[in-house]
Amino acid sequence: MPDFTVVIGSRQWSSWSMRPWLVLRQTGASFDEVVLQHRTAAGKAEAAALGPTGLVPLLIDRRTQVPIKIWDSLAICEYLAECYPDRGLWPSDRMARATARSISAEMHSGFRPLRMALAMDLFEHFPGAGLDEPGVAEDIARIDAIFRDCRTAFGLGGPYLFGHRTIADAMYAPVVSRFRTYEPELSEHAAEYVATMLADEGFKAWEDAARREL
Ligand SMILES: N[C@@H](CCC(=O)N[C@@H](CS)C(=O)NCC(=O)O)C(=O)O
Repeated sequence: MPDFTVVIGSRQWSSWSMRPWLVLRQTGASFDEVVLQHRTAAGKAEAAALGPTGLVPLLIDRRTQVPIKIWDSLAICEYLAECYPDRGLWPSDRMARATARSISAEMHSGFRPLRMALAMDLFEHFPGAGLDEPGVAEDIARIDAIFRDCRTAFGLGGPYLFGHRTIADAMYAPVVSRFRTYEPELSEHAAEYVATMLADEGFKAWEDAARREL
């Protein structure tokens, strides 16, 4: 039996599922998946039967006698970082790590206008749609600044926000997909980072699996 089970929603739309799935994949741990049609009544009922919130994602750690359930995307990422301290899921430098945690929490709790107006849809292309909704331009400008500032201050050792791939990249991966779909104007630093993430092997693995779900 694999060490973990991850319960996720339809990959095409489930931005919250994408984040911890990328991190789980990065650990190299063995896992299987339960993919729920989380927007249907049946999928919601299945999610409610599996976890306490009725939402996806949910992680089940099966390595213990009594399996441990962890819910909510950022809690799952933190749990995996604790289980796999040698996988570099957070940056090793304290200041970089503090920043990575801050921007990850900022994504988890913020950017509501952007998340509402620019829904993630891996396979759609709607250039310009939703960009003039209230608050969206401000959210995009803030994310652009995050990409630029992290790349400039911490990203010298590689193409990701903190050089190598961390939880922060996973937290922003659905935004990268949204930027491809809605094509806002981005600074050069941000556009380069978006290109890096679109070519990332984990991001592509998620997309390939999403195509198989269609
Ligand atoms: N704060 C939660 C949000 C989870 C969430 O809203 N998941 C959506 C799918 S992306 C869901 O399960 N929706 C089903 C529903 O609302 O019933 C997290 O970070 O995991």
